Amino acid sequence: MTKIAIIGSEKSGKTTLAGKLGKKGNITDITMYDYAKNDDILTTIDATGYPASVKSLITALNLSDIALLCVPPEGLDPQAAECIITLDLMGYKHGIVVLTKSDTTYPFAIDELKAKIQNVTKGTALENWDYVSISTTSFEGMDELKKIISEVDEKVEKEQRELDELSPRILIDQSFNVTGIGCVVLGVVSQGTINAKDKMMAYPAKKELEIRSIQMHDVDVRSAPAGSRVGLALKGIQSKDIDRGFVVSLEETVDTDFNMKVTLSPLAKEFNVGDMLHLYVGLQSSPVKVTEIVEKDRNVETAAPGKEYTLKLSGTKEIAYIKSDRFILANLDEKQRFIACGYVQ
Ligand SMILES: Nc1nc2c(ncn2[C@@H]2O[C@H](COP(=O)(O)OP(=O)(O)OP(=O)(O)O)[C@@H](O)[C@H]2O)c(=O)[nH]1
Ligand SMILES: [Mg+2]
Repeated sequence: MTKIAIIGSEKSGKTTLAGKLGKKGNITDITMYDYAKNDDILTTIDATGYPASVKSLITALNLSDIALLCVPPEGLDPQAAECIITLDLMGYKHGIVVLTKSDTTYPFAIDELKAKIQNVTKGTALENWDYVSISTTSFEGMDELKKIISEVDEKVEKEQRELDELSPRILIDQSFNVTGIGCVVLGVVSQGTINAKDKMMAYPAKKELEIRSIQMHDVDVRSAPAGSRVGLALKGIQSKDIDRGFVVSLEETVDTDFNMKVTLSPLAKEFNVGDMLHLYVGLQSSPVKVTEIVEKDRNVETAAPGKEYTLKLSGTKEIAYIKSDRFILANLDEKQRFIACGYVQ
């Protein structure tokens, strides 16, 4: 099962490309495209709510394993730059830089653009990503893109098999009521393996539930390993009590306030004690106030780009997480909104 997110420059052909990779399905602030042939299952997510909503970008990336960063012949724009910073803060491992609309440019210009992007992304999470040049008009490069996607997915699959034995977690992105079945949720098994009849808990609300049945791409299965996109019929919970952002798990920490060790992006703007930021983890988000900034052992008023701090963040919304979850911080008032990543202490 391959899950990809399409992001990048404005008007770079993202939606057109998504449409070539699958059949348009559910639309919220992300649009899903599905393709299935035998065991070959591909889910493509277009972050349609972005750039208006940064959450749309993070949701698309967290529901996927491979990012396609689209850049047209005109080059990187502020939106693509923000995507690169986000991918780097998320430590996004797998992706492909897709140089789009190749029918409107020349081979030497494509080579120049590739060199330029390689230069900009040196030392970031994108450093070793593959490049491919495509056109959805002439179909040039489309087969090569699909080949690279399946090669990258082999690496993803290998990594996911190492997560199968961990405590199971499902990130929920949709919930609805189906007449005669009850509560149905859609989501991604981010780690562990889930089985029908498993008793788990919906966080952050801490509501007990049982997995009645599991579907993968409309086919009933007994169990689903890490990395699976699943539909679950749930027992013991109503669809109004579970929503996008919930985590179905055996054990999570739930909190509104956080003591977090963070690293600011070198490209972020500084922020101060008293500022409001937004934190993102999995598919959850919460506005938080910076109540303390500690540099080494010293309290300071301002956090500066490229440096490390321990922050005290105070919010009102309950967030479910485990220790290994990477949090992303954003300042929605800035032009480039993503500023830091960190882990709860
Ligand atoms: N010549 C050419 N035009 C393309 C190609 N791909 C997309 N386009 C055109 O580029 C325009 C933008 O395409 P979209 O797919 O909407 O691009 P997008 O990145 O989703 O745009 P936004 O979501 O608005 O940022 C449309 O007019 C497309 O028809 C291509 O490979 N070649
Ligand atoms: Mg679009």
